[in-house]
Formats: sequence, structure tokens, C-alpha cells
Amino acid sequence: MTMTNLSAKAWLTFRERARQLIHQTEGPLTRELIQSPARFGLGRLPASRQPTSTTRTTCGFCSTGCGLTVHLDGNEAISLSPSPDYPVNLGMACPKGWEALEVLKSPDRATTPLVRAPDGTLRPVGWDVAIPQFVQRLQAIQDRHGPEGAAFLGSGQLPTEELAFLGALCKFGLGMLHGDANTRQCMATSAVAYKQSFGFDAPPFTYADFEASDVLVFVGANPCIAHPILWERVVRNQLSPEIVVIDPRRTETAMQATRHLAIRPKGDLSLLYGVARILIENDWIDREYVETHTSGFADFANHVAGYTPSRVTEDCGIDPVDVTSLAETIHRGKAVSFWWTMGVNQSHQGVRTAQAIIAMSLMTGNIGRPGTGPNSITGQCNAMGSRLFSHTTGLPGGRDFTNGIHRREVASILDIPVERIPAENSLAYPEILKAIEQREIRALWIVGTNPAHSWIDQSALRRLRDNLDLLVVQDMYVSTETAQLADIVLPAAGWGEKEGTFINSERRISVIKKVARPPGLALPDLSIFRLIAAAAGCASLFERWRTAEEVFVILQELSAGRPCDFMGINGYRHLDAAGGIQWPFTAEREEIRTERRLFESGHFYTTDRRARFQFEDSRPLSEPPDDDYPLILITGRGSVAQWHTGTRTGKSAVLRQLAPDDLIAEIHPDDARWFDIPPGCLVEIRSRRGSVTATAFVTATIQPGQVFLPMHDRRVNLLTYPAFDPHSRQPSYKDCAISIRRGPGRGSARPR
Ligand SMILES: Nc1nc2c(c(=O)[nH]1)N[C@H]1C(S)=C(S)[C@@H](COP(=O)(O)OP(=O)(O)OC[C@H]3O[C@@H](n4cnc5c(=O)[nH]c(N)nc54)[C@H](O)[C@@H]3O)O[C@H]1N2
Ligand SMILES: Nc1nc2c(c(=O)[nH]1)N[C@H]1C(S)=C(S)[C@@H](COP(=O)(O)OP(=O)(O)OC[C@H]3O[C@@H](n4cnc5c(=O)[nH]c(N)nc54)[C@H](O)[C@@H]3O)O[C@H]1N2
Ligand code: SF4
Ligand SMILES: [Mo]
Repeated sequence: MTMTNLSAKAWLTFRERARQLIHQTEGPLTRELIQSPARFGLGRLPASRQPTSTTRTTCGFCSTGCGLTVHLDGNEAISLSPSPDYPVNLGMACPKGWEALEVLKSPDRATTPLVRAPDGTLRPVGWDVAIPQFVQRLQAIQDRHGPEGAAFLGSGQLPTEELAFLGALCKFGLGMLHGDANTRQCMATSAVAYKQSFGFDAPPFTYADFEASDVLVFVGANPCIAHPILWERVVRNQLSPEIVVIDPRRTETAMQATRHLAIRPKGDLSLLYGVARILIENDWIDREYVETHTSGFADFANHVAGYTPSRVTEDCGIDPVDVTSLAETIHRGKAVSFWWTMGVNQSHQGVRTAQAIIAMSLMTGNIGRPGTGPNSITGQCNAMGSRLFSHTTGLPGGRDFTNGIHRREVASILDIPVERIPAENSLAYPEILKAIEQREIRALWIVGTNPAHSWIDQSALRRLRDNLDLLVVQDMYVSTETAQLADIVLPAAGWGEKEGTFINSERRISVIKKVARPPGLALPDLSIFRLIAAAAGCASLFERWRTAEEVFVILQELSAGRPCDFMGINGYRHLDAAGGIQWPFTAEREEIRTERRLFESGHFYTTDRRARFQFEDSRPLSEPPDDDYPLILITGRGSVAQWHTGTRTGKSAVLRQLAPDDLIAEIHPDDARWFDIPPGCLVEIRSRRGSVTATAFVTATIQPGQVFLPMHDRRVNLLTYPAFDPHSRQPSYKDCAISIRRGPGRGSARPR
């Protein structure tokens, strides 16, 4: 275990400070952690061992994709540090990256397959028992209920090679029709928005754009906490940029920005249309760009004309003067970039909101040049790989199941009969759950995601367990909420214990390396898929899928001729030596540029090569506050040290110490007064679906009428309301109606 070089007392003071002042300290604290990691005990070498060599890998938490140098003693990793020469992170890492090796050693790692015994307990068995049992039970269910009877859920946390294998195995080998991934909770909105507007799911930017903008607009994004190394890139910007943060909360990022617009939750669509109207009325439009490279502008202009100052302010709560001033700032900027994350994607109108941001870029000509772009920052380390290659929402390489030409292309590249490829789309995640509710789907295989904590409206999800005849969970840890519900648990090797590639937010493909041995009988997901293919009698379809690097070549072939073409990459060594390579990188393209952005030519991937304006009227919240539930609950990332459901970050002593140990509810002083809630006391938070107890933190960083809870506590999704974007089917996690009241006594609401 990494020893901290702060004394216990110093830690305590530090933690107390963090607890009392969360946002005031969290931003500066995160920067301090990045600038002086050693002060916090990060990255210290065990005194007894000296590294004999080093190798470079890519961090497996967030989509930033930092390069990490691993120090090895023989074949065994003993420590790591951020790679100084890597174009993404330039020698910096956040605490999660520093602690990435620690979390592999936890005692709750899944070290052997487990099967639920008749007495209800999970019992260890060998692979020779677990795999045949899984396959036989699955096939029996499929015999009874048809290909619709079983489904899978994958993850943007697996390397692309593995998640492509999972999809191909399930759909072409095991004959399943339906599968989705946790990317639905996260990036589905961006993927649909880009695809409709640009003709392909293609985030256009490169990280150098953070440093090349004179105006940066962050919408529903808190990079200080969620993408701290990207925020460091913003800090390096030498142009004294105007930084506008649009967020209901005065977040760590808002505090470091030049301007904060405290928007009403889900007021973004009206605000953006209001700004568009002002830009158009003043003719602050790049007419030439709009005429040459876009379609649908006249209709868009017509649509936004209805977003008058009074309507916009009523919808989003922002003063007309500030709306006009935002339009002026965008107009004055020479290189304006727009960045969005979950405050936009997790919404009942996420796709249209993302497309309003895209519209803003297009109409002002802020695209295809340094420092510009409508830029969606990805979440998980390989959400981008999942979007392109998981065989869930589409066929690999951004192709469509419903397109006969695409099906034939994939069949020919993979050398499988075309009839094995479903001609219809998968059900999306929420529809898969609906089909379980209706007992149409009876078997579910969950790989690398923990929905029994992270899915919206938790009690409804948990009730579905009884509807499943078979639940198989494949995870690194046996203790996850979802693994604990399983009939069969398959122990997986994690990041650091296997090879593969990730694709980061700026489309950079990079390698991850095996630097540690998986514990016990745990196997890389890829090896588990091979065992299953063999037991199911479809191994002949996957003869070329033996190692990660062999699968990488298949992925390249699937990319050929597509916008994401990366045929020019010559194996993992090439990727390693180049510091990762952004797609596209075709075989013809010989120059190696470390930074690459899309749409420099003004040509898009639509049939007429023009980007499309897309719009829709803004609609009210799905569950508006009322007399019984008068407040809005916002949820999101709590601290730099916490990753999602905590299965990994909760296993590092250093990261645990950097995170609050209570569930803390942020409440505005006015509401605290009104509901008689003194700071630090317990508060009961209730929605129509459940209730939780938290410790009240009274702060003006949240607006009156709103409460914030971090998503890392498993109880938070007991409260959330299952609303979804109609185009992307992504859950709207950040806007349900709640009530609060003083709970029993002062104290701490311990979540773990
Ligand atoms: N430390 C840490 N880092 C992470 C993760 C983690 O778990 N921990 N997870 C990773 C993943 S998968 C993701 S997707 C990203 C998420 O990264 P972010 O999206 O930046 O994080 P969130 O806190 O979910 O949401 C961002 C902000 O949206 C605001 N918001 C809520 N509702 C609205 C609204 O209606 N309009 C606007 N404009 N803003 C709104 C919230 O107040 C919040 O500050 O982080 C990645 N990085
Ligand atoms: N209320 C609320 N809920 C939210 C959000 C929110 O903002 N508010 N955000 C949503 C978002 S953006 C996201 S991305 C989701 C994340 O939700 P989840 O995907 O459920 O979160 P994780 O904790 O990352 O779960 C990943 C699981 O995969 C396991 N794992 C890691 N690596 C591997 C591997 O290589 N192989 C295998 N087999 N397993 C592995 C981990 O141990 C862990 O159990 O949460 C969503 N839920
Ligand atoms: S910023 Fe993201 S990729 Fe970089 S070290 Fe932290 S978690 Fe890893
Ligand atoms: Mo995410």
C-alpha cells in the first residue's frame, strides 16, 4: 500500500477542510495534487525495490487518456508516474492515474468463477464448470425464447479489442439480437447529435484547441474535477481567454472561469436558441461558411426567432443582459470553442441541446480551425472505442445494422455468413430493461459495468432481478452491487493486467500494456470470450481473434474507407512510439502529425458533405418541482479521487482519504433556513421513488430550489426519475423533483 507522507493529523485537518468548504477547496486542491503529487504521497517507490526498466501505457480511468510510465522490476510493476513526453498530459496526472496500480491489489478482487448454489450463496468453481454452465443455461433460454431471449451490456472501460469481441460474439456467435453498454448512460447523446449533424459520430477537436481559443464556453461540464488534466491544458492557454461556464452550480470550474451563467437545470436549449437569435439579428453570422458548408440554416433561423428575451429568461433564469453579452463575446472571439459533457448529454432534450451547440459553431464559422469547434468531451477511457466498435448501437466502424451494404462489408471482412448479422437495431438499454420487465428477455450478461449502482431509478432496476432466469456478471471485483446479484460471476483481469487499445476524447488511439498478473484464476475478458466461443461451438468464427493485437488488425480492416480509417497504423509498436495516433490515419497518409482536427476542409460526412442544422422546441422538465417535491436534485461527479461506483477508486487508501466519507448534500442557505436545516445536520431527501439520508452542507454554490448529491454513493439513484432523451435514449440523471427535511440529529451519513 502506498504510504502517505502526510501525518495522520495533517490528513485530518486536510479532510476537515475539504468537507467544510468542498468547492472552495476542491478546485485548488486538485490543482495542488497535480502540481505537487509527492506532497500527498502519490507515486512513491517502495524503498526496498529499484526498477530495472520502464514501459509506457495509457490511464484506464477517464477519457483524457494520459500517458503513464510504469516502472518495472523484472516483469512486475512497482510504481508509475505520468509520462513527460506524452502529447496528452505533458508529464501530469491526477490522483486516480497515480493510484492505478494500487487498486488492482484489493482483497475483493474476483479471483475465481462463482456459481450461485441452491442455498443462495455464491460458490467458487473452476472455469471448466462456470463456462459450460453459462453456455448451457443461455442456450436453453434461447431455445425457449428465441434470439430475443438473451441480451448483453458492455462497457466503455474495456479496450476496443475486447468490446468489439463481446459484441461480435454475442450477435454473430451466440445469436443475440440485443446488446448495449454503459456508454448509453454517458455518450449516446453526443454520438447521435454528431451523427445526425455531421453524418458520422466524429468529435472534431484536438487537445491543443484548449490552448488556442480566445473564448472557451463550457456547457454542463466540470473539467476541474472530471477532466483535471484537460483543465491544466486550459490553464496553459496564453491568450488570456474569456472562459464562460454554463452550469446551475458554481462549480470548481465556474470559480476559476471568467464568467459563470447559473442556468436553471435544463434551460440550456432556450438559452442557446436565444443566443442564436441575437447572433442572427445582428448579422454576426459567417454567411460564407453557412452557405458553402451547411444545410437547413434558414429553417433554424426561423425557429430561433421565437426565442425572445422574455421567453429565454423565463425558461433558463438568466438575465437578458447576460444572454446578449454571451452573444457579443462569441461574436468578438477570434477562435471560439464550445465544450460540453453530462450537463448536456444527460437530459430529456440532450441531442437537440448538443445540436444547438453545434449550430452555434457552424453559424459563426468556429469549426475546422485551431481553437474552435463544438466539442463533446468523452467520459470513460474508451467510450469512443465503444461508440465505434461495440456492435451495440451500430455495426463496427460507424456502420448501420439496417444497411444491407454495411452488413455485407462487415460479413466479408470478418469472413462470416451475412445471415448471422441482424438486420435490425438492438433495443437500447432502457428498452432492454423494459423487455426484462415484460419477461421477453430472460438472460442478461453484464460485462464491465455496475448498473445496480449507476442506473437511473434503482429500485425499479433491482425489481427486475426476479424476472431473469440467468444473470451473469463479468467484473474485476466480486463485491460490486451487480456481481452480488448474479447467478454466475466471471473474474476478469483489469487495466494493467492485459493488452489492448483505447480511443480518447480527441480520437487518439493508444495502447495499454500488461504490467501485472491477474489475481488467481482471473482472465482477460478476451480470453473469457474465447472460452465461451469454444463452449458454444462458434470458435471457428473467431479464429483470427486470438490476441489483442490480432483483433486490432481486424479493427483496422473494419475502419478502412470509413471516416475513422486507421489503416496507416503499423501495430502496437507504432502506436507506442508515436505517442498514440488520432483517427483518421489512412494507409496513404504518411505524414505523422501529433495533433489532428477534423473538418479543416469544410467537408462533412453527410451525402451532400454539408453539416445540418437540427432543432426542436424546448420542453419543460420531465418531473417539475411541485408543492410536495419542491426542489430539483442535481447529481454528478463529487471529487477528483472518486470514480463512478467506487469499485476501483474505493480500494486506494490515498484516494479514499481525498474523498469525503459522508454522503454530502449541498443545500442553499435560503432553503436551509426555510426547511430549518442547520449546517452539518442529517437531512432526509425524498423523491417519489425513494429516500436517502445525507449530511447537509449549506452553501451558496448551489442555487435556491436545488440540491446536489454526488453520484458515487449507491443510494443516490434510488431518487432519480427515469426520463430519457427520445433520440439518444440517454437517461436524464440531473433533474428530478425532491423534498428535504431535517433528519434525526447531527452527524454523519456514512455511505460505505
Ligand atoms: N473524478 C472523476 N472524473 C470523472 C468521472 C468520475 O466518476 N470521477 N467520470 C468520467 C465520466 S464517465 C464522465 S461522463 C465525465 C463527466 O464529466 P462532467 O459532465 O463534467 O461531470 P458531471 O458532474 O456529471 O456533470 C457536469 C456538470 O453538469 C452540471 N449540470 C447539471 N444539470 C445541468 C443543466 O441542465 N445544464 C447545464 N448547463 N449543466 C448542468 C452539473 O452541475 C455538473 O457540474 O467525467 C469523467 N471523469
Ligand atoms: N445519478 C447519476 N448516475 C450516473 C451518472 C450521473 O451523473 N448521475 N453518470 C452516469 C455515467 S456518465 C456513467 S459513465 C455511468 C458509469 O456507471 P458504471 O459503468 O456502472 O460505473 P463503474 O463504476 O465505472 O463500473 C464499471 C465496472 O466495470 C468493472 N471493470 C473495470 N475494468 C474492467 C475490465 O477490464 N473488465 C471487466 N470485466 N470489468 C471491469 C469495474 O470493477 C466496475 O464494476 O454512471 C452513470 N450514472
Ligand atoms: S485525468 Fe483521467 S486519464 Fe489522466 S490520470 Fe486522471 S483519470 Fe487518468
Ligand atoms: Mo460517463
